[in-house]
Amino acid sequence: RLFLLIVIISCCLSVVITFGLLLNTSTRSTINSALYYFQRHYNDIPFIHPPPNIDRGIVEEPKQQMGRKPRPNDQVYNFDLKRYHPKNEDEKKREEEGKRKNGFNAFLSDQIPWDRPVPELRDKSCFTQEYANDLPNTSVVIIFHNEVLSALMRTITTVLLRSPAELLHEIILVDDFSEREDLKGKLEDLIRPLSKVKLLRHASRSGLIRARLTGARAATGEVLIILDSHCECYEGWLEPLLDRIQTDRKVAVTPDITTIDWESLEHTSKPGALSSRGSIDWSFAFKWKKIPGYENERRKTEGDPIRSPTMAGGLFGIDRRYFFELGAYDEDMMIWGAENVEISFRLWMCGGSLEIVPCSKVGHIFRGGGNTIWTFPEGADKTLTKNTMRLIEVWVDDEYKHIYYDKRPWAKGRDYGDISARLELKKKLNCKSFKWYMENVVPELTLPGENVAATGPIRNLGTGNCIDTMGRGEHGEVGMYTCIDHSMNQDISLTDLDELQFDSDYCLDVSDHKSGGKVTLYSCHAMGGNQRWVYEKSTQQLIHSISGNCLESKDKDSLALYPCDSTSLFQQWNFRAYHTP
Ligand code: LR7
Ligand code: MN
Repeated sequence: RLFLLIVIISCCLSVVITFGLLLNTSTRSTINSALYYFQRHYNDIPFIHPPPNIDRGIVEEPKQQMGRKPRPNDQVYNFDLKRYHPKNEDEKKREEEGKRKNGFNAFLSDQIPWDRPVPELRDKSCFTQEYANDLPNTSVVIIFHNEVLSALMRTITTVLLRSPAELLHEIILVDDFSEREDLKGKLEDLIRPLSKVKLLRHASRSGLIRARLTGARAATGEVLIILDSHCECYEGWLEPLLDRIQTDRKVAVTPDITTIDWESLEHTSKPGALSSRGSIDWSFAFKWKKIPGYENERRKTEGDPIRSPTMAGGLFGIDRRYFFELGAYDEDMMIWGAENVEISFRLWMCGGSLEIVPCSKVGHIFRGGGNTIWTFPEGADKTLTKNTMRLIEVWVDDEYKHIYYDKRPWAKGRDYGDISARLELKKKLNCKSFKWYMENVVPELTLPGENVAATGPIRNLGTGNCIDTMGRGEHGEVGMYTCIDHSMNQDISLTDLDELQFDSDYCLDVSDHKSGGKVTLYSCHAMGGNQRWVYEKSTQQLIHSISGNCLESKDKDSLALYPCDSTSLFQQWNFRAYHTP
């Protein structure tokens, strides 16, 4: 009997001990078994680290006493992407096909590990900050439509791996009615063991605005973070975002969105000062523009948040309750576009604000090659115009609306649906005017036609083509292209300072004063020099005054400076409109 008793007692004890141990390591083992599960079921799932090393950040860490201090990743970044390149002709063909079908290198995406290391891009001032222990937790909403499965899994994996477990409440995936087969069963298998990951599916195509709303309505975390489905979170991405929202619940935040090249899938951003923030162009679309001097003066270090007039749209965080108080999204905006500027205007005009948090880095694949994974069921123009008109009719004062319609006369009178609910919201929230936004949030923005002597397109009389920025940004070479009315790339004005200015940011600049000197885009400095152009009305020549040469287009594609010759048609230029006598 005694023996039996001892056996029973020791059995109980061992059960208790095992249970205790299990509890202790439960988080860790859930994660590890999830990863083993991946590897058992899909031998080809690429992971870099063997599972025991990869659970960093997911494991419940003992509550810190002192606050969270970000640590720089001091390992040398030597991830060798070439290892994953196509190895033979057949793979090369698949790579090209993948690019064509997806707008980025899906072949490479399928090869490289979901948890590949990323470079350390944070400024050193990021490591002098300390975050509270009681940061709010977050629901991360990732929406997708026909996304490349491996890119989606990389987004999920890097959120899981690089977020402290107690701050990551859940990940909500919203499938906006994808057709791809592997986004059905295979995706479900892959996420099944991940207890924090939930999947919702739309029964019909609704677009990214409604997909985000679906995710946001299902979310229960304190902070809502929205991500595109082709992102990679960097180490320490989450805490700086939550910290800002904890300090001020009415500030919406975006990480510093770094570029993952669509062809090479390299992280191409370099560590260093951020130079751009969100603004708008005069079709009221989102546009990166140089951070104005007054904003940089306000900031003390590179790590300090940058107040941003608009957001790109795909990656941002906001207090979940505040998101709904503020009116979430305009649900009648379809598929894609304008919702990013709409929520930005609303934030600023209705008592909130918007910031880029430089210490938080998230990579995003900017699609290239002119291909998208998805289509606009009603056509791009119809959808984009309708969304933009809803933005303008609600948020832009009457005295500014014409700016949009002047550039897009065909939009006038088009149906944009019922906006009464949004106007009511604007009233209820007691929102300020667009004029206030212009004066207080983007004072650097000049209105089209302001301080301008003549506006483009600028046509060459010899070839009939127009000066065109070819979609290039700063330091890009300016070229010539068929004249297109209302083309952003040809919207070049002659200012009262004798600059040829493109979109109030960049000026046509020639630093090579010899014959044949090329024209490039350069930040406008308002100091003349290489940017001073004198338009000689009588001969219609554009004279680059510092070199004394004239702008010439020798054939339909080329643009350069040559010795002035008033008899050459190829040196004669015509503006669309002249504003001063
Ligand atoms: O019908 C759709 N349903 C969807 O769920 C169309 C798209 N989507 C998903 C899609 O799978 C992706 O996850 O929505 C997300 C955004 O679509 P992308 O990645 O094709 O768009 P994008 O990155 O070119 O678009 C930018 O502008 C959009 C304007 O409506 C959105 O705000 C995007 O989120 C935004 N992306 C970013 O801000 C990332 C940074 C880019 C910059 C600048
Ligand atoms: Mn995107």
